[in-house]
Amino acid sequence: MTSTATVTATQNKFEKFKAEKDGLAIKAELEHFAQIGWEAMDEIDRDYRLKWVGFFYRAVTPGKFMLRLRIPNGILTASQMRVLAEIVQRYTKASGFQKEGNADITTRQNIQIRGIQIEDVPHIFNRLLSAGLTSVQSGMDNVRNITGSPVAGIDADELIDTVGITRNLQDTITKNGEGNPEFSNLPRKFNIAVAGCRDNSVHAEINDIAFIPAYKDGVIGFNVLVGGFFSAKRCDAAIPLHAWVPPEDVVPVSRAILEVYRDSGLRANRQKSRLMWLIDELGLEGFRSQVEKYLGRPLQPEAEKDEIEWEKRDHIGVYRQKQHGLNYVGLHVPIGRMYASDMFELARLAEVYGSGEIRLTVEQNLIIPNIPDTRLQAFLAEPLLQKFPIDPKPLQRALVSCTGGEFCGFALIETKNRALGIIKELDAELFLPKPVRIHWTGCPNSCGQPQVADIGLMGTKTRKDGKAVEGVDLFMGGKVGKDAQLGSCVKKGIPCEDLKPILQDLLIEKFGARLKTEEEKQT
Ligand code: SRM
Ligand code: SF4
Repeated sequence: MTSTATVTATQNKFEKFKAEKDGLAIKAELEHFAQIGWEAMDEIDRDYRLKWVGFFYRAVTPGKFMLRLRIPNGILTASQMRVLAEIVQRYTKASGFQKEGNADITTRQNIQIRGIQIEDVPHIFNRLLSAGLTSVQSGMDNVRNITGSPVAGIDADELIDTVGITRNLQDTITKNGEGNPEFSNLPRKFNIAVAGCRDNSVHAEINDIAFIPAYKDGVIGFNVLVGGFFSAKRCDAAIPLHAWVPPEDVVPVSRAILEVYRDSGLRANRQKSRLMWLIDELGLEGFRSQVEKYLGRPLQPEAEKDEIEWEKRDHIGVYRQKQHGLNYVGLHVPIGRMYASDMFELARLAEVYGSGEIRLTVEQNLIIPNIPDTRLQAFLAEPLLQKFPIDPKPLQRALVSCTGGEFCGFALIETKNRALGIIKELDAELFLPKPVRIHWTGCPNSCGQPQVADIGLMGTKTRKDGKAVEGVDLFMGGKVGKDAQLGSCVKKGIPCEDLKPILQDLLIEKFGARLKTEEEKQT
C-alpha cells in the first residue's frame, strides 16, 4: 500500500483529509502558497499538510511558521549549521525582535526554527536539500527524527557506531530527503532510536522502535524493542519483540514494522493509533509473525541482555575520544535556545578547532567533536563558552524543556523561560552533590519527557484563591540509562507561583541538596 487510502465511515478528520490528498502532494504547491500568502491558504493545507514538508503553522504567532528539520543521529556540518543560521538571521532582522528569529534544539536531537514566512518556504525547502538537509516528513503521521548515540564513532566504550545506520534509515524512510509516499500515511507519528552505547543516551525505551546493542555468538547487533510512546491518554515503555538483528537488518526490519503498522495500524480513533495499541490488538506473537511475513523470513531470537553496569552520561564537558589525541567537548545550551549569532559562531568554532562537525543531544545540548589536544585550551577560552558552558551549575546542566506557551498552541503553560528562571534561583540557593534531571513539558503530550526525569513537571490549569492559574503536575521516579523506567505523577495541580519552595524541599529531602551558606552563595 502507498499513502492513497480509501475513506470509510469510521474515519476521523485526519484520515479523511489524508485520503483526499496525500500530505506530500503539498510539495508541488509551495510556490502557489508563497504567491497567495498564508491568509488565503486552505486551512487544512496550512495547518496540517504543510507539516509533511516540515513547516508548522503557529497560530500563537499569526502568519509565522516553525520549520522542523531532520538531523539523523543529531549530526550536522558547520556549513549546514551556517545555512540554518542564515535562515534564522533573516527573521531576526525582519521581525526586529529576537523572539521569532531563533532556533531550538529539540528532545529528538534535532533543530526547529521560528518565524518563517510562507513567501520563503519554497526557497528554504530547496536550500535545505542542496545543503544535504531536509525537513520532509518531520511532522504529522510520519517517522520523526531518527535518534542515535551522540558520541557514535568517537566514544571509546561504544559497542557499535550508529551514524551510518541512522542515515540509511532516514534515507529509506524519506527517499533521500525528497519524500517517500510509502511511509507518508502512517496511522500516527512514529519514533525510532538506535542506541550504540551501554548508557542508552537516546532514551531508547520511549520509542516505537528501539534498537539496543547486544552481542549474539560474538557478533554485535541489536535487540529490538517496540511500542514505547507517550501520549495524553497513555504512556508505555517499549517492550521486547524478542528479536535480535545484525546491523545490516536494522533498515529491513524497521521497514517491515512500518509496513505492518501502516497497513494494519488502528486508524479510527487517533487517541488509540500509536504502535502499542496495534501490538495490544494482535498480541505480541501475532505482531511478531506479521513482521516476519513482511520481512519475508523469520526473525532471530533475542540475544542475552548485557548485564554490565553503566552510568548515564550527559556528555557535557571535555572527554577524550577513541581517536588518539582528539577530544569531544559538550556544551550546555540553556533550554536548547540558539540565536543566529550563536549558530554562526558554533559553525566557526567547529571548523577552526574541530573537524567541522556539530552534534546535538536529546538533552537539548550540543557537542563539538574532533578537537586536537593542541587546540583544546584555545577552544575553551572562546567567548561562546561563557554562554554555552562546559561546566554549568548542577540543575541548569540537566534542565530540559519543551516549547510551551511561547509558540505551541497545545501549551497549558509557559515553560522554557519559567523553567530557566526557577532553576537559576534554585542553583543559586542550593548546594547539590550531583545534577538532578528536571524536565518541563507544557501539556500532557509530554514532548519534554517528564516521565524520564528525576523530577518531571507537566503543565496544567489549576486554581488558586478561586482563580484559574498556570500549574504543574509533579512526576517522580523516572530512571534513564541501562535500567530505564518511567516515572509517574505523584502530585497534581501545583500553582507555578508556589512551585519553587516545593522543588527546594524535594531537592533537599530526596536528592541530598542543602541550602548554601552566605559565603557559598558569593562563589
Ligand atoms: Fe511533540 C505534538 C514539539 C518531542 C509527543 N510536539 C507536538 C507539536 C508539533 C504540536 C504543535 O503542532 O504545536 C509541538 C510543536 C511545538 C513547537 O512549536 O515547537 C511539539 N515535540 C516537540 C518538541 C519540539 C519539544 C521540544 O521542545 O524539544 C520535540 C520535537 C522532536 C523532533 O525534533 O521531532 C517533541 N513530542 C516529542 C516527544 C519526545 C520524544 O520523541 O522523545 C514526545 C513523546 C514521545 C512520543 O511521541 O511517543 C512528543 N508531540 C507529542 C504528542 C503526543 C503524541 C501522541 O501519540 O499522542 C503530540 C500531539 C500529537 O501528535 O497529536 C506532539
Ligand atoms: Fe507543545 Fe505540549 Fe509538546 Fe510542550 S508538550 S511542545 S506544550 S504539545
